[in-house]
Amino acid sequence: MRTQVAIIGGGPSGLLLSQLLHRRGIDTVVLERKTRDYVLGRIRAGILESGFVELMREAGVGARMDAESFTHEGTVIAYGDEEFGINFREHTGTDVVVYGQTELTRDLYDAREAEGGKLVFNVENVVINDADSDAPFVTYTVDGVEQRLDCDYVAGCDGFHGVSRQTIPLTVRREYEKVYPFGWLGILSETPPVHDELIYSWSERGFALCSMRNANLSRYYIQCSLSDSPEDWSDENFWEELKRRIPARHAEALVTGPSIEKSIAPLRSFVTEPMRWGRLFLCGDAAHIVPPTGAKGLNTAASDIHYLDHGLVQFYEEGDAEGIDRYSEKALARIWKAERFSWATTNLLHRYPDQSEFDLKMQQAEIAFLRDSSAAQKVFAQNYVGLPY
Ligand code: FAS
Ligand code: PHB
Repeated sequence: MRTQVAIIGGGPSGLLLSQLLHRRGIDTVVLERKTRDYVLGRIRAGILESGFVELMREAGVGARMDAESFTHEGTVIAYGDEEFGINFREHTGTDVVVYGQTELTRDLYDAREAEGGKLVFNVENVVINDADSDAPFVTYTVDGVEQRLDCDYVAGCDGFHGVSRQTIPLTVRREYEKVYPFGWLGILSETPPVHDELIYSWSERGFALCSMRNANLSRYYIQCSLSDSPEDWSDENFWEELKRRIPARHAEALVTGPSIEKSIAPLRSFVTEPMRWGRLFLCGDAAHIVPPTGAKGLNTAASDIHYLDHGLVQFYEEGDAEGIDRYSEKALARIWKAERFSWATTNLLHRYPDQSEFDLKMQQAEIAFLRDSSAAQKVFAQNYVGLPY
């Protein structure tokens, strides 16, 4: 089989790239390790920057998002029993959209399948061959049968645990990593959200986040120990701990219910450079990871796809390789700023095991400065709604 762009990974990065390229007549094949239902079963991100929203519309898959999503003009920062709002629209003139990753991935799958997209599921033993030549090809097996896919380019959209990043020799790639000494225990419950905006809460006992997916589907997180497992937390214990970490007025209003999903995500900052090697491009989690505090993971995947889509279209339509030659440089420039914001908000709002009294005072002074300074809130808002592509 032959295609113009082989895409490894059928998550949001791979699907969005496939759909955008298809709209410009560029042929792709998406190779996914799991099944569509398995991919859709993963509960992940919930906040979309305006850049992502525009990309979904450009890809022709924005209709359900536009009909069903929430628009949030701001967010709440809580500390102890106090809280203050940061108004994104006032500071930046724009908002964020609340629409679950599961739903946008579903929309992308539906569009690819409706438009005859070539999606191969349950692939195994994926190997990217001759990426540093002019004739790369991908080998893989399906049902034990060896397959070969010849292509012009390979987009590695296979996430943090995929094979694409490992294809780049250690003599070429440089990795930067910070692992945080805590995780996030998240639950999904069919209950009305506790507030009409998100609540990011610092408390003596640890961080908590009150989020949502729709008017009757809420997403909550509490900072937890890396030694915890979801089984250690009954729903009742989760709700009681969440109530201790948010202001009393919200704790009293909280509607609890059975969890329909419960999982723990470790927190990590990670970047690999460069994001291109020969004819292989890395996109999304295959190249970088952020702690979810700044809601940047999925949104940095989107800006990667924006840059790569534009570069490949420029190449195929104009024969100009400038966009793909500058892909890694442009993507990394925006990624590092998102890494900084995610690292800073994680440090601002989480309790560290080895935190000194002085560290605690610094954290409280930082929150107080954010509360009192319009300039600080403008900086927070600019980063949260998404820096320009
Ligand atoms: P993904 O990991 O989503 O997709 C990669 C795909 O490649 C997967 O479908 C995988 O099955 C497939 N694959 C892997 N290896 C392969 C191989 N060898 N061959 C073929 N296919 C292969 N971001 C936020 O903004 N907010 C959040 O709250 C948030 N929560 C998260 C919770 C968890 C547990 C995780 C892991 C991530 C979370 N993220 C969050 C980040 C997340 O949303 C990612 O940024 C987003 O999934 C990135 O999309 P992709 O780059 O497509 O990678
Ligand atoms: C979510 O709704 O899953 C979510 C929202 C904001 C974040 C992280 C996760 O910063």
